Amino acid sequence: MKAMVMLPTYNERDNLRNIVGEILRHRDVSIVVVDDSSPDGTGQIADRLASENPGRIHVIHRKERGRGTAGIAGLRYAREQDVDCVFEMDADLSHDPGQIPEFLERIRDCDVVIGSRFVKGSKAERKPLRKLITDVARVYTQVLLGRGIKDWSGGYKCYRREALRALDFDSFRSRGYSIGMETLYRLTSKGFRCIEIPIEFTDQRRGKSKFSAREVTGYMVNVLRLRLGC
Ligand SMILES: Nc1nc2c(ncn2[C@@H]2O[C@H](COP(=O)(O)OP(=O)(O)O)[C@@H](O)[C@H]2O)c(=O)[nH]1
Ligand SMILES: [Mg+2]
Repeated sequence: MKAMVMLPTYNERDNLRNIVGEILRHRDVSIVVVDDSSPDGTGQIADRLASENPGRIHVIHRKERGRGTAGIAGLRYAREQDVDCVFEMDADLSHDPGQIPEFLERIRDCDVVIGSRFVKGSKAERKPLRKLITDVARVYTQVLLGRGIKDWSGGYKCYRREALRALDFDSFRSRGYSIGMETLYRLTSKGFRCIEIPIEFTDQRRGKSKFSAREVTGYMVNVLRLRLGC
């Protein structure tokens, strides 16, 4: 099965080479890096990695900033490539590329495989405040959107390419971190089938999180808007 991994990056200078190396160990897997003009030079590192690995890495450089719009740009590109499925994962090694074969095995029976922090066998290591925010967002989303999904807000997923091709990204509201939730909501609304598999989430050891209070508000508002259909 051929796959492409979408890596959104903002100031991931200390992580990019490592994660790219781990992903490219897997045969038939290519990468699209979406960098938002990171001030730390991540975009130039991505270009260097692309020339060192001909045909396996494509780099999208954007002037705009935002995890959501970057994700859309990357998924739009990936869904036009000659691949069977498309992954997204964080570039800071919080998600283990070693699990790629497990996702590929499970995508045979469904349309989306969610790397979940909340099913039996998962592990998620986080600072207490961040864990609290994640737990509140989890309960809030489960109550408002339901659909049997436990992890709406994680960043490690594998989509069948045809499922992504059914999405109208022009109508998406998310500009920030709520993009993953909105993608899942729209796919399940169209009847695409999701399953969750346990992952081990490790808090990043290098670099800094770009998460902010604004992202929390944006996420909560977007869940509500989707629920109310406005
Ligand atoms: N292109 C792009 N990537 C972003 C942006 N914000 C975060 N990311 C990336 O999205 C992923 C998750 O971000 P991170 O800060 O680790 O979030 P956290 O783990 O939830 O605290 C990482 O790969 C980031 O580099 C952004 O504005 N633009
Ligand atoms: Mg992180």
